[in-house]
Amino acid sequence: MDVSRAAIICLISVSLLAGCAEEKTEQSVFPGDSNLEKTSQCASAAIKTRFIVQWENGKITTVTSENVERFKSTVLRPHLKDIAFVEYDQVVTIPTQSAVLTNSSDGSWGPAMMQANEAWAIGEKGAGIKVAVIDSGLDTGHPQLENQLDTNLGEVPSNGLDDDGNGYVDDVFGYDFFYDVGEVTPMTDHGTHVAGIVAADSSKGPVQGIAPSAKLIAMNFMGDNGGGSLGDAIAAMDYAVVRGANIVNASWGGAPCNESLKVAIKKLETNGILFVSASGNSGLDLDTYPEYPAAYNLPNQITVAASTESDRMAGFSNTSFSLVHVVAPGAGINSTLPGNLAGLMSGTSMATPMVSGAAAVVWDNIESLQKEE
Ligand SMILES: [Ca+2]
Ligand SMILES: [Ca+2]
Repeated sequence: MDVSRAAIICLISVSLLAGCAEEKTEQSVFPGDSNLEKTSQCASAAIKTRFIVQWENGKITTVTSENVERFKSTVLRPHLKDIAFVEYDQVVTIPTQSAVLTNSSDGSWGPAMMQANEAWAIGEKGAGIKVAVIDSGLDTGHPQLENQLDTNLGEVPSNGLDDDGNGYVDDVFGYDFFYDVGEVTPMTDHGTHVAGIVAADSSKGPVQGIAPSAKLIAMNFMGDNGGGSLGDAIAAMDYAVVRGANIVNASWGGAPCNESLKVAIKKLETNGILFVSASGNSGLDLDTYPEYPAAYNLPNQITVAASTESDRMAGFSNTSFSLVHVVAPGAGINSTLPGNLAGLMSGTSMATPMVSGAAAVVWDNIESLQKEE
């Protein structure tokens, strides 16, 4: 190739590259309202004062701004070259339900149905496996949970400092992403119930966790009215990576259309983390009525539907031949509740931690077998 020809090709390449860069516009990076017009659910879930920003360096952050014009002038335009994609934050729902108090082992049919005792009998109880419970917080002082928590030993509690320098202040047992504080307290009963299904210590009360040797990472992304946002859930997923979680339990859903959540789950996969998600409680087929994260069907994802004590699909459970991977006990399930209580709740939210617990047991077993080799 002569020099002039090389120069021309180079010029063409450079102009092509420049062309590519020019193609990135405010509109392409942040489709904004035009993205929401796809479905009415998208529009109703959008939080128009919060913006999930995917940066070119792979980070995802949520920016709060008084309105969309202000966001565009203070964040989007000045940082356009560093931003890959922006979408409105969305409301995420955790089903609010009232628990039926029992304070007994009534409703403990789940572990029996799953024949968990066969795994426990050979010593596989989830030892060394960390399960991040991204939920409505949990009662870290509950007698059946207090010894089951993954403890950040480098962090001094309640001194207002990030002692271990991991970017989170006072994060001993986990973190509260709604209130942005290190102490996690239960906003609703839901998170404590979910946590007990994974790992409750049966020597301290009536509830039997599926993986009693696994450790729980406590997280909240809900306000006291039971509402939360996807941006905070994504921040919690980043934190699960920082804490070295093996499994993320996501007993929530309802996001109608979203790209950032999918990117966040893929990031978990890059870090070797399993994402276990609830199919949802609308009694619908996800093939026809997809909602997320349940319907992403990503390689590191298990989506869980709920069954009843008679081993049938629960009527409330969302189903799908292609998007639901497993069905687990989820109706009338006994587990821990805030304040040293126990009781029954129902939902795919309860089936999901059955599978997170089972995955912890299997993971423990695989690690044991690898050690023997
Ligand atoms: Ca810290
Ligand atoms: Ca501290």
